Order: sequence, then C-alpha cells, then structure tokens
Amino acid sequence: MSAPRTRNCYWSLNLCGELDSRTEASVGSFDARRGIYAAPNPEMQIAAVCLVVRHHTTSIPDITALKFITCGLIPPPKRAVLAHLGIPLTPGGKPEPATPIIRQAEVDFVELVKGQSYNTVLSLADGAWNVDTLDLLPEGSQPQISVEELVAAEKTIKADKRIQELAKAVGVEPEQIVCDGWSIGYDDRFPQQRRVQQALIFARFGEHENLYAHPMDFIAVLDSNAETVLQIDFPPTRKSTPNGPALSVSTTAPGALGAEFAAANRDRIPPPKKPFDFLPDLMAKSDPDYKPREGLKPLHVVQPEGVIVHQGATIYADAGDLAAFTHREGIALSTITYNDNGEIRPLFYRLSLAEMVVPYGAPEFPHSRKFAFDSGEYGMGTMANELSLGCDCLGQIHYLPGSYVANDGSVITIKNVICIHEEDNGVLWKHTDYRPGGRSQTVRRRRLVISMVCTLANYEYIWNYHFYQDGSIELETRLTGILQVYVGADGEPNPHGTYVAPNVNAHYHQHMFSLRIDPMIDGLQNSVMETDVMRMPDAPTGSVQNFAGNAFMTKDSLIKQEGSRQYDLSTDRRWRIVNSARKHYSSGANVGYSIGVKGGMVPSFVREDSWCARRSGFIKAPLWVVRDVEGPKGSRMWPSGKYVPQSRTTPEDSLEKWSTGGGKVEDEDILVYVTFGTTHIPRPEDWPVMPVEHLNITLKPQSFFTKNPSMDVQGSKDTHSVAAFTNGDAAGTVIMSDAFDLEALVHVEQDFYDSGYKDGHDHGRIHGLIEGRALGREKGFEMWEELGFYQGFAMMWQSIYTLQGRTDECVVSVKGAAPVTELLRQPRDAPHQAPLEPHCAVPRVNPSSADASSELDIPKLFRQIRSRYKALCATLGVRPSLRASTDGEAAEGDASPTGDMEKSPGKSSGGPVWSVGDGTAGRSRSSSAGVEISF
Ligand SMILES: [Cu+2]
Repeated sequence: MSAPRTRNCYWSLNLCGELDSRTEASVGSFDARRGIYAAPNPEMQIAAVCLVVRHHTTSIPDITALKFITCGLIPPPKRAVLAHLGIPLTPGGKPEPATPIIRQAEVDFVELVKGQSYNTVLSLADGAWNVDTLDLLPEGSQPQISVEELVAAEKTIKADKRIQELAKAVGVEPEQIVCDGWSIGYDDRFPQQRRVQQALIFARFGEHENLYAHPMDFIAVLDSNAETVLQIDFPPTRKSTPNGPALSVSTTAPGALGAEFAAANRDRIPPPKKPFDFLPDLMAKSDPDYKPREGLKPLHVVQPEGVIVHQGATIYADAGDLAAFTHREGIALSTITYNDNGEIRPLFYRLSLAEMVVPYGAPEFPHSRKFAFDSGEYGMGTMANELSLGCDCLGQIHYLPGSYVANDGSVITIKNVICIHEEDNGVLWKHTDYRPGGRSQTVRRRRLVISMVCTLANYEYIWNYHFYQDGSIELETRLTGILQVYVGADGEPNPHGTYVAPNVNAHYHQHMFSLRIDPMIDGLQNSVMETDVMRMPDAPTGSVQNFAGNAFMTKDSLIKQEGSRQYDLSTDRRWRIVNSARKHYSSGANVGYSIGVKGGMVPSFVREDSWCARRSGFIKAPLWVVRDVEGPKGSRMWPSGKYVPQSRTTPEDSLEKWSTGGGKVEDEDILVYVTFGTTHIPRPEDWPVMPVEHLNITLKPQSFFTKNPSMDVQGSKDTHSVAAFTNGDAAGTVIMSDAFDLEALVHVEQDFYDSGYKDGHDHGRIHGLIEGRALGREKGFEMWEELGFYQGFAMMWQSIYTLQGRTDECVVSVKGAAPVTELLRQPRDAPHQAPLEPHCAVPRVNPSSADASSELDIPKLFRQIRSRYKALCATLGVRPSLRASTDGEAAEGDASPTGDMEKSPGKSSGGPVWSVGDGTAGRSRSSSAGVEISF
C-alpha cells in the first residue's frame, strides 16, 4: 500500500518497531498510515509473546526458572515489505505484487537454574502467537545484559561483607557504596557459561550527588544470575622512576583468582572526597563559588502553523509504522524513499546504529578489560531516556513510545523515547548578484530530526537522524555525560589518562560506532564505488600534459568483492553507493548516494589482535561491504555477532567473517557498514559533566537528482526576526529588544560591527573637527596678522599724506608704479584686487562652507597684496618688511602661510605666530619679525 503523496510530500520512511506497527498518530502534517506489520500495540504484544513462551516451556524439564532478556520483532523479508509498500526494486520499475507478511517475534531468555540461554521464535496467526522454534544457545552465548541485571549489580556489591570492609578501611560506610554494573569485557578466568559482570565501585556521600567524583580503588566481578560477588580485583599503581612510570606489580596480565589485596603491592587509596556536583541546588551547597549564570534571555521555538509542511514545499515525514524503537538499536529507520517530482525513488531499506565499542587505553589489569559494547551488550534502546518537552526538545514535538521486556516477561515502556521535530539549521543555499542593483536569494535549511538520548551509566549518547530538503540524510552522534574515572594515588604518574580533578583519573578511550546501511538506491541492486582524488599521474610540471602542474583528477574503483576498505587521507578517499542501472543525464555517472565520513573518521588504537579487536572486528576499517543474506531470523545485522556479552573471539556470524566470504557485491543486494568514532583524550573541561561533542556521517545524493532538488524551497522572511540591539537607553547601555530571537542572534556580529563603526565614525569626526579648528585658527591668525600689518602700514601713510596735504605726489622709484594715492585707494569696483584693505577681499568665514563653488584663490590674493605693498614701499622709498617670513625667503615675496599649508599640511612653517589658546594671544608676539619703518 503506497502512502498518498502530494508534491509537498518528499521524504517517506518507516520507523520500524519491535512488535507494534500501526499507531494512529497525527501531529501537524505527519501523515499516519497503517503499518506494514498490522498488529496491536507493543505492550500487549510483548506481554502476550512472553506468556506464550512461559506456557510453552512449562512442559520442558530443563527449563524451570526464566529470566526474559529480549523480546522483539524479526524483520519480515525485504522483498515482501517493499511489495507491500509499493516500492519498486529497479529504477522506474513497477513494484512487485504484495504477498502476505507473517509477523514473527523472537525471545532470548536465560534459564536460571542451569544458567543456559535460549532463543525462541514465534509467529502470529489469527491474532495468536505460536512457538515455531526453541533453541538452546551454544554454550557460552550470552544474550545482552538487562537493565535489571545492571541495577541488581549494585545491590549485590553493597551487600557483600568483604566489599563493605574494604570500603570501611578507606572511610566509606556500607550505605555510601555505589557501583555501575558493566559488561565484563574480556576475562577468561571465568567460564563463558557463567553470566558475569564487572562492577566499577564509587562512594556517594549525599543523595543525588555526583558519585563519579569518588572512585574506589577496587573493581569487583559478580555472577548476574546468582547475584554473588566472585572476585575483587585491585588495580596496581604507578610510581615515577628514572626510567619512567613503573607499575607496582610485575605485569599487566590478570592476577590469580582470589588473590588478596597484598598482591597489588601498593597502599590503599581513599576515594577523593571533594564534591563535583552537576545539579544546581547541590552545586549551590557544595561550591561556595557557585553562582548561576545570569543574563540568558528566553529563546522560544515557535511554529504557529504546525510542523513539517513549510510554505508548501519542504520535508515530509511519513511516519507510518510508529513504534520506531528496537531494544538493541534504539531508532531503526526503514524504507526511506524520496519523491522526485512524482517518482517514488527508494534510497535506504534500513538505517541503524548496529554496534559500538568503547576501548579504554590503560593496560594494567583490570582496566584492560574495560571496553563496553554499549549497543550489543546492553541495548541502546533499553538504555534510552524518557525525554522531556521543553528541556530535551524545543518546538512542536511528536514523541513516540518504546517498549521492551522486563526479566519477568512484563513490559517496560519508555513514554517519550523518540522525538520527532523540525529545526532551522541555518542557510540551505544562497546567492547574491554582487553588481549594483543585483538581487539575492536565501533559502533556509529546515531539517526533520528523529532523535533519542541514551544513558550508559556515566555517559550519554544523543542520536539525531536528520533529513534535509536537498535529499541528504545525516546521522549526528552527540556525546556528553560524565567520564568513566578511576582513583589515582597522590602524585601517581598517569601515562594513559588525565587527572580531570585531583586524584580523579579519566582514562584515554575511543568511542567506535558501526552504522549499518542497507541501501536501495533506485532499487535493490547496488554497488559501492571508491573514489580517490589524485594528481595527474606521469605529468610533471612543465610537461606537455600538465605545463602548470595543477592537474588533478579522480579515479573510480568499483568494490567487487565482499571486504573492507581503509581510509586514505592522501587521496581524500570517498565512497558512494551506486545503481548501475540508471545513469545521470548530464554527468553520465551511475546514480548514487555518497557516504560522508569526514565528520567521524578515526583510526583504531587498540592492536588488531587485542582482546578488544578480537571481539570488535568492525573497528579495523571504516568501510565494509557485504552481501545481504536473509535467514530465518532476518538479515545479517550485528557487526560483532548477535550475542556479544562475554564473547572472546570473532563470532562466525559477524561482519569480519562475512567480509571474508568472497561474495560478489557488484549490482547486488548489499549492506554497507561505516565505522566512525572519536578518540577521547579527556580534558579537565570535560569534568564534571562533558560539554557535548558531535560526530556527523552524511548520505548525500550524487548524480542522483538532475540538479539541486531543493531549488523549489521558497525563501522566507521570518516576521519574528528583529534587530538584536536598539540604539541604547539614556545611560548609553545597549538594550536588548523584548522580541529578541534567533534571527537577531545570528546577526549579532554584524550588528556589533555596525554599531562599533558608527560610534567610531562619530567620535573620530568630533576629534577631527577639534583638530581642524585649532589648525585653522593658527593659520588664520598668521594670515590676518600679516594682512593687519599691511593695512596698518597703508593707514599710517594715508594719514601722513592727508596731514601733509599731498594728493598725487609720485615718488617713483619703481618703474611703472602707481601714484601713492592710487595705491592707497580702495578700488571698490574690483574688491578682489583690493590690496591694502584686505578685510574687503579676504573672506572671514570658511569659503568651503560659505560657498562650495567659490573660486577664491587665497595664495593669489596674498601675492597681489604683497606686490602692492612692495610697490607702495618703493613709491614711498621705504624698505618693505614682508610679514610672511623672517628669513631670506620672505624677500622673494612668495612665501605665504596658505602656500605653506598647502605644501605641508599640519606643519606651521610660516612666520612666527602668537600662540593660541593660552590666554595670552595677541600679546606675546614674537619680536623676531622686526618692523622697520623709515620716513
Ligand atoms: Cu569519551
């Protein structure tokens, strides 16, 4: 049955659950549709299945006391599911006709009396479950460790008398003992048939306080079925020696079973007492310096018109089978398709986190057995949190529940285990035509998020599957929580860890994940292409083929046989899943999806034959390609085998063994496993709770769509976005707008720049004006001082002439000189040439501001005035005394204050001036410019 699809329905996927399938949920435009495994709700199904198993086993003498470990759905055959959903197997082909799907469940349980483990498969017929098979698991196979077993470990440890004595000896009371149950890792001192855990022990000195701040100096091993302590191991310590740190024991190999503390050859180490809380009320009590950070304003995610459909064209989640949850993988996404302009194109049959391991780097026993397979040994789903609206998830959220089986066969349901919502993720694409008047287009990136948060004792993993409008998918893994720590003695050297706090040793470790990709790129027959980017071979710089030496190219190699591939940084190696049955209309390449691994590529640092790598072969390579093989209990699934706890070698049914099968993987129904991770060298800043770390693996269309499939996404202008800052209040402080939101925050840097620029400009202008005015005043003083001298000179001679009654006497000493009276007369008809009445010609205001178009030439005016003065002096027979300068230059009559100003702005190289601004202006005139007037 195909989902109804409109043009605003793009992504389609099923969240394939344990036993449930048809939750009729509808939030916003999530379109619920009847699932493929039609069955009632999971709680009823898990309980019903376990009841049938219990009844069935009553007649079997070897089975008396049951401990249920897992109960889940066996994935139906792939082709039947695709036929049922109307998804074609070939590019543009027709789906196969639907056939009935028989739902099957499987249960793993432990028989407590004999300590044996069983697997049973049941089928649903006419609404009733019937047992099909019941198999005793091979000796030593252990189903995953249940939540109840982890919790029970603490009870067992606390109750143990010897542990109580050991704790007491370092000041810890019995009720203060706490512990984390852990998978044993690798410890061949215990038979595999015995169901064991190790227990990492801490002290807790107050309710809810951070117990990891107080690690104890011994580690126990317990029997999970008998609930008794089997062994207490005492890690050795290190001492500094001239040859480097030396252990207190002779070897990093395991000690003898039952060995006493003395064998560790060291002193007891009391747990550090200093509290390192993470709950605010406890921090307020325990840390005198603690003060809640202030100033954060509310940030709301508002989706007034609901979710998913945005302006008629964005992403769309068809969450039909809404159980969404498996006890082992947590989120499992199935049958992901993309509606490419009406053609439903299959992409991925199933995506999930199939396995992970966390190897620690300290070699001394028992730290060396510390490497947990958090997915395969505990179950990522069973470790999941119940999420909290408004804390874990913002906006309009659709939650899905998840259920798993309890030891007694009842059901444990986590109500809000999977969160589905939309997020803005910045810009999807943008271009601006930079030319004047050019237009720009910005489209926001909206993503659909399907997420889950899991707590693995001290640590947290956040799993976010992102679906984008450009056809790409991303698995983002976020790591947070509290570091796994052990106690360090005072001054103990620490070559394999970091003291994140005094005596709190966080060992180096890696987080290695295996993403299982079951691809169906335009159909089931797919291949994996490896691409290396390289310099053009045999073409040195200067050669005919590559004269400039710049040429580089790609080399494609098809992976033809099952196996693994290593990453190669030198060739920027990449992989893509392709379908050779369809080519891109333009690039000519096979349609495909590339696997972006750069957000999580990491080499493994444990040795290939280490305890850890023997069990976790998947960490040996970043990429694995194998055939999918469907058996009676489903496809190839688990990289480290189905039964992971206490395994010691590479299981037959595991990725490493499949990859050596030599099967053809060209144009086949294949599986791709991607190993990604991070190396965690702890920082003190990771303590007491680690800020989140991100790893991102992407699946991106490559030659799959004709062009960017998100060109149809509309640009939008968010009306809730406002400027982050206003002009400021009266006190000059910046005020944050009440309507502050994300958009404003995004622009905050530009806003700061703009306001900084404006402030700087305004301030600079004020200083420029002050300086300019001072300079102008100085220069103006010089000019008017000179002019005043000439004017005074003229007025004096005019008075003398008037007194003596001379009118047109001409004492000609300079050829062509005009009569004195004429020289002295103010030529009102030509004010610009008025020589000795300068106030008529020389402007008293800044001509540039009075009249920008003024053609006034002050230097020219000064030259004219000086000429007339010299002519007058010649006529009168007196020696001219030019005021512009006292040196010889002045005699030339060319030096002018304004001329100087033009030549060297800012320098006062003209004649001496009275100082300005000192209150003595006009009175302390320099005497150097001697005035000699002779009659
Ligand atoms: Cu870590």
